[in-house]
Amino acid sequence: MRAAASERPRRVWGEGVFAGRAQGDGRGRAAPSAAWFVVSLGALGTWLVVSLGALGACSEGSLEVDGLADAGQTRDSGEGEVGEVEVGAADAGERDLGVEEEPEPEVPEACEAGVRCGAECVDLSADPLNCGLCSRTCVVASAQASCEGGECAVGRCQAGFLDVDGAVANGCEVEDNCEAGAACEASCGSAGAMACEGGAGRCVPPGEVCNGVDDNCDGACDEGGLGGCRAGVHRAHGDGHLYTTDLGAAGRSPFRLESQDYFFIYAQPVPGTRPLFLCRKGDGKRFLTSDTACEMAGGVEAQLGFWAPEGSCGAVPLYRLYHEPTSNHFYTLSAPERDNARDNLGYRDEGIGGYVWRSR
Ligand SMILES: [Ca+2]
Ligand SMILES: [Ca+2]
Repeated sequence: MRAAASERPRRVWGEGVFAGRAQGDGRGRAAPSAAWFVVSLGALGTWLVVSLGALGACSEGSLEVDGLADAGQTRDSGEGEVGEVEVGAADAGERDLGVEEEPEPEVPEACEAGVRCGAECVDLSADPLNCGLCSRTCVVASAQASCEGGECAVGRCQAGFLDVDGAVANGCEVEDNCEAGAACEASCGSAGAMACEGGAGRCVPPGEVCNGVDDNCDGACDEGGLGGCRAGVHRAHGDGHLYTTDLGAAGRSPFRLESQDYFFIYAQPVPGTRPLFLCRKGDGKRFLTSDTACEMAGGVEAQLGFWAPEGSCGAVPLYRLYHEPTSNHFYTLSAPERDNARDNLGYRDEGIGGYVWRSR
């Protein structure tokens, strides 16, 4: 080290300064005297001592500049390897310079399943315990976290919690108290089932069935032409009036069909209904009643179905009138027709015979 440092100034001085003056410059100038040579050697010795003392133990390839040795910093002379930085110089081994080397980023070693994290071979794109980086563990509130594409994800919510907003930061943020399918009472009083969405529940009414009530809460009762629910009653006129579910009989002489499906009644009994009988009197005239004894005026010819004593389930009144001179019974849904029969045709208004329906 010292030999290398001392050779450079000696090479410069011997060839540049000393050799040039000993030979003269070729332009008549005198060679240096013996006294100058002695002084020069003395000065050279002094310079070498001072320089070597200051340089201390500089390594080969490094050159101290601007007194940086005292600060413990060195700068590469350009003669060493590219990128090499020498730290410490002579004083570095004697005091703590406070300079720490930054650790090199750890590059995981590749393995069959992905990369090696410690003793395990993991998939950084899907391992919630090593998601994106080794030992980067995914923790998501109220959920079993997952790792998707190297990013933490909600995975699966814990029981009783829901992820409504889809944000990973708050995990499964909604507490779910809704029990899907649980029995409940719909807004119209029917027996519904709970439907849950986003932690909120609502009672979903059932579908409409033939039962005399509004099941689906649409405001209509037994609507939609439910199969086998209501039957049409036809209106005919001939030997008096005939009301029957038998369309053939309504058009058979002596009767003429006035209105097919004039009104509807239930084919089977539902709550709030009562039987509707077609009675035939001794004179052959017919009338409608719920009395199995046909009001002591004849016998039951047929049970047509079921009507209602009150206007439930959307039923409408069926007005009953009687023409005593001809023993004729007349039923109508129309108040004006009722009034006309009463006022102009000699019928007696017997009030509302019962309630029936305008649709199947
Ligand atoms: Ca309904
Ligand atoms: Ca119903």
